[in-house]
Amino acid sequence: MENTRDKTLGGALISGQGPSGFVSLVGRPNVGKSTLLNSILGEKVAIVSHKPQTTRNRILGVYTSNKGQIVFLDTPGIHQPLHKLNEYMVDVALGTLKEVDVIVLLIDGTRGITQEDRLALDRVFSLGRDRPVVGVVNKIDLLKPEEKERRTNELQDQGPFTRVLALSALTGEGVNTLLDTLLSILPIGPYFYSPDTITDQPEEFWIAEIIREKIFLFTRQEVPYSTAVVVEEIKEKDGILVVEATIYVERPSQKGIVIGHKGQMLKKIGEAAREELERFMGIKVYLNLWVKVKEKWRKKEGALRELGYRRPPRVSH
Ligand SMILES: Nc1nc2c(ncn2[C@@H]2O[C@H](COP(=O)(O)OP(=O)(O)OP(=O)(O)O)[C@@H](O)[C@H]2O)c(=O)[nH]1
Ligand SMILES: [Mg+2]
Repeated sequence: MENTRDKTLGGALISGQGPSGFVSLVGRPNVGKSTLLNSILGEKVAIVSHKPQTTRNRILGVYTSNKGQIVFLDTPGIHQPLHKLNEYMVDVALGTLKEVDVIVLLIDGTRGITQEDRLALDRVFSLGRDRPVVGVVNKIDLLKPEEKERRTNELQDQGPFTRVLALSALTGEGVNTLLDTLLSILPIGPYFYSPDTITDQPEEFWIAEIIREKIFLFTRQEVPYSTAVVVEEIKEKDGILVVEATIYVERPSQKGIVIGHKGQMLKKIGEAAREELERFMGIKVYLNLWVKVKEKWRKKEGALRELGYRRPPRVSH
């Protein structure tokens, strides 16, 4: 994975021609957008959790096969924002609607069409007007065949979709049909990225995300939402990757929760993140975690930027 992660995306590396273009994965929080991206790429590029609003940034993932190249943009879930951070997240998601060739809108088949799905549908069919929209009913591994059909028909009725399909991002069932559908819609042209590129994320960002995922898994209520992670330094020393990272929270009480009784929580977060980093990167990792308070950072523009929540540049097109 690390071989491709750092690849520069200069024109010189690009070779190949066929169906190619940009596809945005959108929908309300928790429908399985990031799970689908990872399933398509066969790599953990985006973090996933059972809690809504896990993804906060646009995550680029490149799928290349002998049939073509699809540049996916995984996005934060579309919701009614309450904080500046949430405004940023929704902005990022909506921003992709105007820069892609095809929009894939997901719903969770176990839940039917919720109020938040309606918000996402409304934004997609207004802002993404004139672009093909493929509807996806996800999580069919949890559905009976008749429920799958009912959900697919319900989604079909919500707007002028180019096509609606049902799949399971978790088991992979139906994912190839989605890929074939997208390849049949995308224009023919040169590839945008080298065929061995999977993502453009800097290593620091990906490591910070893995740590944040563990915080989402192990902490509750406001704590995961009030947390940001910044990787300050990565050094390789005697075959060990030494990572210095800071976990930012909004209040001293949250700092206490993240550290936990006798440091137990921080240890649990650190161990889970370290194990995963070692597994994916194939190198021994020493993870040094610090916890700091940055008062109300989710509400402050400057603090958001400091913590890495800046508008991504437009994808080249
Ligand atoms: N059973 C089942 N669970 C799934 C499937 N796809 C995703 N999930 C679960 O749904 C939850 C949310 O998945 P994510 O991929 O984080 O969802 P998301 O849409 O990226 O969520 P946000 O980043 O919060 O917008 C996780 O617990 C996943 O394991 C699926 O096909 N089947
Ligand atoms: Mg996500």
